[in-house]
Amino acid sequence: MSKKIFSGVQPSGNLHLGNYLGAIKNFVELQNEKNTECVYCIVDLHAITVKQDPKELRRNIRETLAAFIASGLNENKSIIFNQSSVPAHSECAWILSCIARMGWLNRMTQFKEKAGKDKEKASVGLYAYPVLMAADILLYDTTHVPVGDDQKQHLELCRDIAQRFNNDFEAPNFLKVPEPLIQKHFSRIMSLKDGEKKMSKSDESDLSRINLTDDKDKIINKIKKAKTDTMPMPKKDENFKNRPEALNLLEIYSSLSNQSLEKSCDEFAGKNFSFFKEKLSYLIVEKIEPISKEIKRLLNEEKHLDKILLEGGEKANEFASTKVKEMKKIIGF
Ligand code: AQP
Repeated sequence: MSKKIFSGVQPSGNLHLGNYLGAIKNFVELQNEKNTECVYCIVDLHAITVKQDPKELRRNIRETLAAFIASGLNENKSIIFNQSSVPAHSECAWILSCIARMGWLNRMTQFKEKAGKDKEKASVGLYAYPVLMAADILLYDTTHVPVGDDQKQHLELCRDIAQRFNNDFEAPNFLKVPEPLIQKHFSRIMSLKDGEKKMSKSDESDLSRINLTDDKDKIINKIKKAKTDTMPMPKKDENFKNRPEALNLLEIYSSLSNQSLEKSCDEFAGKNFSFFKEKLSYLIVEKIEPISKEIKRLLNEEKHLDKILLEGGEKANEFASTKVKEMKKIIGF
Protein backbone atom coordinates (compact mmCIF):
# COMPACT_ATOMS: atom_id res chain seq x y z
CA MET A 1 0.00 0.00 0.00
CA SER A 2 1.31 3.45 -0.79
CA LYS A 3 1.70 6.01 1.96
CA LYS A 4 0.86 9.68 1.88
CA ILE A 5 2.73 11.71 4.45
CA PHE A 6 1.93 15.21 5.69
CA SER A 7 3.87 17.14 8.28
CA GLY A 8 4.67 20.73 9.13
CA VAL A 9 7.13 22.95 10.92
CA GLN A 10 6.37 26.43 12.23
CA PRO A 11 8.54 29.24 10.90
CA SER A 12 8.98 30.70 14.35
CA GLY A 13 12.77 31.07 14.18
CA ASN A 14 15.58 29.30 16.03
CA LEU A 15 15.15 25.87 14.40
CA HIS A 16 17.13 23.55 16.62
CA LEU A 17 18.61 20.09 17.02
CA GLY A 18 15.30 18.84 18.51
CA ASN A 19 13.41 19.89 15.36
CA TYR A 20 16.09 18.17 13.29
CA LEU A 21 16.27 14.86 15.21
CA GLY A 22 12.57 14.74 16.09
CA ALA A 23 11.21 15.79 12.70
CA ILE A 24 13.33 16.91 9.74
CA LYS A 25 15.78 13.96 9.71
CA ASN A 26 12.79 11.64 9.66
CA PHE A 27 11.13 13.67 6.85
CA VAL A 28 14.20 13.02 4.69
CA GLU A 29 14.10 9.27 5.39
CA LEU A 30 10.40 9.12 4.49
CA GLN A 31 10.98 11.10 1.30
CA ASN A 32 13.42 8.42 0.20
CA GLU A 33 11.10 5.46 0.96
CA LYS A 34 9.44 3.57 -1.88
CA ASN A 35 5.71 4.10 -2.57
CA THR A 36 5.64 7.14 -0.33
CA GLU A 37 4.44 10.60 -1.31
CA CYS A 38 5.40 13.40 1.04
CA VAL A 39 3.91 16.84 1.61
CA TYR A 40 5.94 19.12 3.91
CA CYS A 41 4.47 22.41 4.92
CA ILE A 42 5.94 25.51 6.53
CA VAL A 43 2.99 26.28 8.75
CA ASP A 44 3.02 30.07 8.81
CA LEU A 45 -0.69 30.30 9.71
CA HIS A 46 0.14 28.40 12.90
CA ALA A 47 3.06 30.71 13.63
CA ILE A 48 0.78 33.79 13.87
CA THR A 49 -1.20 32.27 16.74
CA VAL A 50 1.39 34.15 18.80
CA LYS A 51 2.66 37.64 17.93
CA GLN A 52 5.18 37.77 15.07
CA ASP A 53 7.20 40.57 13.60
CA PRO A 54 6.30 40.64 9.84
CA LYS A 55 9.90 41.15 8.68
CA GLU A 56 11.18 38.36 10.89
CA LEU A 57 8.35 36.06 9.90
CA ARG A 58 9.22 36.53 6.21
CA ARG A 59 12.84 35.72 7.01
CA ASN A 60 11.92 32.72 9.15
CA ILE A 61 9.78 31.23 6.36
CA ARG A 62 12.79 31.30 4.05
CA GLU A 63 15.07 30.05 6.81
CA THR A 64 12.80 27.07 7.52
CA LEU A 65 12.76 26.21 3.83
CA ALA A 66 16.55 26.58 3.71
CA ALA A 67 16.83 24.21 6.70
CA PHE A 68 14.61 21.66 4.93
CA ILE A 69 16.70 21.77 1.75
CA ALA A 70 20.03 21.87 3.60
CA SER A 71 18.98 18.77 5.58
CA GLY A 72 18.25 16.80 2.41
CA LEU A 73 14.64 17.46 1.45
CA ASN A 74 14.25 17.75 -2.28
CA GLU A 75 11.54 19.83 -3.92
CA ASN A 76 11.41 17.42 -6.85
CA LYS A 77 10.67 14.46 -4.58
CA SER A 78 8.39 16.09 -1.98
CA ILE A 79 5.83 18.87 -2.16
CA ILE A 80 7.28 21.70 -0.08
CA PHE A 81 5.27 24.90 0.40
CA ASN A 82 4.07 27.47 2.88
CA GLN A 83 0.59 27.11 4.29
CA SER A 84 -0.68 30.65 3.72
CA SER A 85 -0.11 30.31 -0.04
CA VAL A 86 -2.88 27.68 -0.23
CA PRO A 87 -6.22 29.27 0.76
CA ALA A 88 -7.90 25.86 1.13
CA HIS A 89 -6.19 25.45 4.53
CA SER A 90 -8.06 28.41 6.05
CA GLU A 91 -11.33 27.50 4.33
CA CYS A 92 -11.20 23.89 5.45
CA ALA A 93 -10.23 24.92 8.99
CA TRP A 94 -13.39 27.05 9.25
CA ILE A 95 -15.60 24.20 8.09
CA LEU A 96 -13.93 21.78 10.51
CA SER A 97 -14.24 24.25 13.38
CA CYS A 98 -18.00 23.85 12.96
CA ILE A 99 -17.54 20.08 13.32
CA ALA A 100 -15.14 20.02 16.27
CA ARG A 101 -16.72 20.33 19.73
CA MET A 102 -15.63 22.79 22.42
CA GLY A 103 -15.32 19.88 24.84
CA TRP A 104 -12.77 18.21 22.56
CA LEU A 105 -10.64 21.34 22.32
CA ASN A 106 -10.88 22.02 26.04
CA ARG A 107 -8.99 18.81 26.64
CA MET A 108 -5.93 19.83 24.59
CA THR A 109 -3.02 20.02 26.99
CA GLN A 110 -0.74 21.98 24.67
CA PHE A 111 -3.08 24.99 24.76
CA LYS A 112 -3.01 24.91 28.53
CA GLU A 113 0.81 24.78 28.50
CA LYS A 114 1.25 27.47 25.87
CA ALA A 115 -1.42 29.86 27.16
CA GLY A 116 -0.18 29.41 30.74
CA LYS A 117 -1.91 31.34 33.46
CA ASP A 118 -2.94 34.12 31.11
CA LYS A 119 -5.56 32.11 29.20
CA GLU A 120 -7.83 35.12 28.74
CA LYS A 121 -5.16 36.93 26.76
CA ALA A 122 -4.28 34.01 24.47
CA SER A 123 -5.47 34.38 20.87
CA VAL A 124 -8.55 32.51 19.65
CA GLY A 125 -6.18 31.12 16.99
CA LEU A 126 -3.95 29.49 19.60
CA TYR A 127 -7.01 27.76 21.05
CA ALA A 128 -8.31 26.65 17.64
CA TYR A 129 -4.85 25.67 16.33
CA PRO A 130 -5.53 21.88 16.45
CA VAL A 131 -8.50 22.35 14.08
CA LEU A 132 -6.26 24.08 11.55
CA MET A 133 -3.80 21.24 11.99
CA ALA A 134 -6.59 18.76 11.23
CA ALA A 135 -7.44 20.71 8.05
CA ASP A 136 -3.77 20.65 6.98
CA ILE A 137 -3.67 16.89 7.28
CA LEU A 138 -7.12 15.98 5.93
CA LEU A 139 -6.90 18.13 2.79
CA TYR A 140 -4.26 15.83 1.31
CA ASP A 141 -5.86 12.43 2.02
CA THR A 142 -2.91 11.83 4.30
CA THR A 143 -2.47 8.24 5.44
CA HIS A 144 0.38 8.79 7.92
CA VAL A 145 1.53 11.72 10.01
CA PRO A 146 4.99 11.67 11.60
CA VAL A 147 4.38 13.16 15.02
CA GLY A 148 6.47 13.92 18.04
CA ASP A 149 5.31 13.00 21.50
CA ASP A 150 3.78 16.44 21.95
CA GLN A 151 1.48 16.19 18.91
CA LYS A 152 -0.13 12.80 19.59
CA GLN A 153 -3.19 14.34 21.22
CA HIS A 154 -3.75 16.72 18.30
CA LEU A 155 -3.64 13.85 15.83
CA GLU A 156 -6.22 11.96 17.90
CA LEU A 157 -8.45 15.05 17.63
CA CYS A 158 -7.88 15.15 13.86
CA ARG A 159 -9.08 11.55 13.61
CA ASP A 160 -12.20 12.37 15.66
CA ILE A 161 -12.98 15.37 13.45
CA ALA A 162 -12.61 13.31 10.25
CA GLN A 163 -14.89 10.56 11.56
CA ARG A 164 -17.49 13.06 12.76
CA PHE A 165 -17.55 14.85 9.38
CA ASN A 166 -17.92 11.56 7.50
CA ASN A 167 -20.75 10.46 9.82
CA ASP A 168 -22.61 13.78 9.96
CA PHE A 169 -22.68 14.11 6.18
CA GLU A 170 -23.04 10.41 5.42
CA ALA A 171 -19.87 10.55 3.34
CA PRO A 172 -18.07 7.38 4.38
CA ASN A 173 -14.34 7.61 3.92
CA PHE A 174 -14.47 11.07 2.34
CA LEU A 175 -11.99 12.38 4.88
CA LYS A 176 -9.29 9.75 5.29
CA VAL A 177 -8.58 8.93 8.92
CA PRO A 178 -4.78 9.21 9.29
CA GLU A 179 -2.47 7.04 11.37
CA PRO A 180 0.31 8.43 13.53
CA LEU A 181 3.89 7.53 12.64
CA ILE A 182 5.63 7.65 15.97
CA GLN A 183 9.38 7.72 15.97
CA LYS A 184 10.38 4.88 18.27
CA HIS A 185 13.58 6.38 19.63
CA PHE A 186 14.79 9.82 20.59
CA SER A 187 11.52 11.56 19.78
CA ARG A 188 11.95 14.17 22.49
CA ILE A 189 15.23 16.05 22.75
CA MET A 190 15.54 18.01 25.96
CA SER A 191 17.02 21.40 26.84
CA LEU A 192 20.79 21.50 27.40
CA LYS A 193 20.11 23.45 30.60
CA ASP A 194 17.33 21.31 32.04
CA GLY A 195 16.92 17.63 31.16
CA GLU A 196 13.24 17.72 32.08
CA LYS A 197 12.26 20.54 29.72
CA LYS A 198 11.84 20.11 25.95
CA MET A 199 14.46 21.77 23.75
CA SER A 200 12.43 24.60 22.34
CA LYS A 201 12.63 27.57 19.96
CA SER A 202 11.04 29.87 22.46
CA ASP A 203 13.35 29.13 25.40
CA GLU A 204 14.85 32.46 26.43
CA SER A 205 18.30 30.95 26.86
CA ASP A 206 20.16 30.36 23.61
CA LEU A 207 22.43 28.01 25.59
CA SER A 208 19.47 25.64 26.04
CA ARG A 209 19.55 24.54 22.40
CA ILE A 210 21.81 23.88 19.42
CA ASN A 211 20.40 25.99 16.60
CA LEU A 212 20.67 24.63 13.09
CA THR A 213 22.48 27.86 12.18
CA ASP A 214 25.11 27.57 14.95
CA ASP A 215 28.74 27.41 13.82
CA LYS A 216 31.45 25.13 15.15
CA ASP A 217 32.58 27.43 18.00
CA LYS A 218 29.03 27.96 19.23
CA ILE A 219 28.30 24.23 19.20
CA ILE A 220 31.46 23.40 21.15
CA ASN A 221 30.77 26.15 23.67
CA LYS A 222 27.14 25.10 24.22
CA ILE A 223 28.05 21.46 24.79
CA LYS A 224 30.83 22.50 27.16
CA LYS A 225 28.28 24.49 29.18
CA ALA A 226 25.52 21.85 28.99
CA LYS A 227 24.26 20.77 32.41
CA THR A 228 25.50 17.40 33.68
CA ASP A 229 25.88 15.77 37.09
CA THR A 230 28.88 14.88 39.19
CA MET A 231 28.90 11.13 38.56
CA PRO A 232 30.84 9.35 35.83
CA MET A 233 29.10 8.36 32.57
CA PRO A 234 26.37 5.75 33.20
CA LYS A 235 26.41 2.04 32.36
CA LYS A 236 23.81 0.61 29.99
CA ASP A 237 21.68 -1.07 32.65
CA GLU A 238 21.71 1.97 34.91
CA ASN A 239 18.48 3.62 35.90
CA PHE A 240 18.48 7.11 34.39
CA LYS A 241 15.67 8.33 36.61
CA ASN A 242 17.70 10.95 38.40
CA ARG A 243 20.05 11.68 35.53
CA PRO A 244 17.89 13.31 32.80
CA GLU A 245 20.75 15.46 31.47
CA ALA A 246 23.08 12.48 31.06
CA LEU A 247 20.32 10.55 29.31
CA ASN A 248 19.53 13.46 26.98
CA LEU A 249 23.15 13.97 25.90
CA LEU A 250 23.57 10.23 25.31
CA GLU A 251 20.35 10.18 23.28
CA ILE A 252 21.59 13.05 21.11
CA TYR A 253 24.84 11.14 20.57
CA SER A 254 22.97 7.92 19.72
CA SER A 255 20.51 9.57 17.37
CA LEU A 256 23.21 11.43 15.44
CA SER A 257 25.38 8.33 15.13
CA ASN A 258 22.39 6.09 14.27
CA GLN A 259 23.18 3.66 17.05
CA SER A 260 21.27 2.35 20.06
CA LEU A 261 21.44 3.97 23.49
CA GLU A 262 22.92 0.72 24.85
CA LYS A 263 25.80 0.91 22.39
CA SER A 264 26.53 4.54 23.31
CA CYS A 265 26.49 3.62 27.02
CA ASP A 266 28.97 0.83 26.32
CA GLU A 267 31.20 3.31 24.52
CA PHE A 268 31.40 5.77 27.42
CA ALA A 269 30.54 3.86 30.64
CA GLY A 270 32.67 5.01 33.56
CA LYS A 271 34.40 7.83 31.60
CA ASN A 272 34.10 11.42 32.77
CA PHE A 273 31.75 13.92 31.16
CA SER A 274 34.49 16.12 29.72
CA PHE A 275 35.75 13.17 27.61
CA PHE A 276 32.21 12.39 26.40
CA LYS A 277 31.39 16.03 25.73
CA GLU A 278 34.40 16.39 23.46
CA LYS A 279 33.25 13.40 21.37
CA LEU A 280 29.68 14.67 21.35
CA SER A 281 30.76 18.15 20.17
CA TYR A 282 32.76 16.57 17.36
CA LEU A 283 29.77 14.56 16.23
CA ILE A 284 27.34 17.48 16.35
CA VAL A 285 29.80 19.67 14.44
CA GLU A 286 30.29 16.91 11.85
CA LYS A 287 26.52 16.52 11.29
CA ILE A 288 25.17 20.04 11.87
CA GLU A 289 27.90 22.36 10.60
CA PRO A 290 27.39 21.40 6.92
CA ILE A 291 23.66 22.05 7.35
CA SER A 292 24.36 25.38 9.02
CA LYS A 293 26.71 26.46 6.21
CA GLU A 294 24.22 25.40 3.55
CA ILE A 295 21.38 27.29 5.27
CA LYS A 296 23.49 30.46 5.22
CA ARG A 297 24.39 29.96 1.56
CA LEU A 298 20.77 29.35 0.57
CA LEU A 299 19.59 32.43 2.47
CA ASN A 300 21.58 34.51 0.00
CA GLU A 301 19.51 33.00 -2.79
CA GLU A 302 16.12 34.45 -1.97
CA LYS A 303 14.80 34.16 -5.52
CA HIS A 304 15.65 30.48 -5.67
CA LEU A 305 13.94 29.85 -2.30
CA ASP A 306 10.84 31.83 -3.32
CA LYS A 307 10.61 29.86 -6.55
CA ILE A 308 10.62 26.55 -4.64
CA LEU A 309 7.78 27.82 -2.44
CA LEU A 310 5.81 29.16 -5.39
CA GLU A 311 6.04 25.91 -7.33
CA GLY A 312 5.35 23.79 -4.23
CA GLY A 313 2.35 25.99 -3.45
CA GLU A 314 0.95 25.45 -6.94
CA LYS A 315 1.22 21.66 -6.59
CA ALA A 316 -0.35 21.70 -3.12
CA ASN A 317 -3.11 24.04 -4.27
CA GLU A 318 -4.13 21.74 -7.08
CA PHE A 319 -4.85 18.95 -4.62
CA ALA A 320 -6.20 20.95 -1.70
CA SER A 321 -8.56 23.19 -3.70
CA THR A 322 -10.20 20.17 -5.31
CA LYS A 323 -10.69 18.55 -1.90
CA VAL A 324 -12.25 21.65 -0.37
CA LYS A 325 -14.54 22.06 -3.40
CA GLU A 326 -15.81 18.50 -2.87
CA MET A 327 -16.22 19.23 0.80
CA LYS A 328 -18.39 22.29 0.09
CA LYS A 329 -20.59 20.27 -2.23
CA ILE A 330 -21.10 17.63 0.47
CA ILE A 331 -22.06 20.33 2.98
CA GLY A 332 -24.65 21.83 0.63
CA PHE A 333 -22.96 25.07 -0.47
N1 AQP B 1 12.69 19.05 21.58
C1 AQP B 1 12.19 18.36 20.56
N2 AQP B 1 12.52 17.06 20.39
C2 AQP B 1 12.02 16.35 19.36
N3 AQP B 1 11.19 16.88 18.42
C3 AQP B 1 10.86 18.18 18.55
N4 AQP B 1 10.07 18.99 17.80
C4 AQP B 1 10.06 20.21 18.36
N5 AQP B 1 10.82 20.24 19.46
C5 AQP B 1 11.33 18.98 19.61
C6 AQP B 1 9.36 18.57 16.59
O1 AQP B 1 9.67 19.49 15.56
C7 AQP B 1 8.55 19.59 14.67
C8 AQP B 1 8.26 21.02 14.39
O2 AQP B 1 7.86 21.69 15.54
P1 AQP B 1 7.04 23.03 15.44
O3 AQP B 1 7.73 23.96 14.55
O4 AQP B 1 5.63 22.77 15.08
O5 AQP B 1 7.08 23.66 16.85
P2 AQP B 1 7.11 23.09 18.27
O6 AQP B 1 6.86 21.64 18.39
O7 AQP B 1 6.20 23.97 19.05
O8 AQP B 1 8.62 23.37 18.52
P3 AQP B 1 9.24 24.17 19.68
O9 AQP B 1 10.69 24.25 19.43
O10 AQP B 1 8.82 23.59 20.98
O11 AQP B 1 8.64 25.60 19.48
P4 AQP B 1 8.02 26.55 20.56
O12 AQP B 1 9.11 26.86 21.52
O13 AQP B 1 7.63 27.75 19.71
O14 AQP B 1 6.86 25.83 21.15
C9 AQP B 1 7.38 18.85 15.33
O15 AQP B 1 7.23 17.58 14.69
C10 AQP B 1 7.84 18.66 16.76
O16 AQP B 1 7.32 17.47 17.33
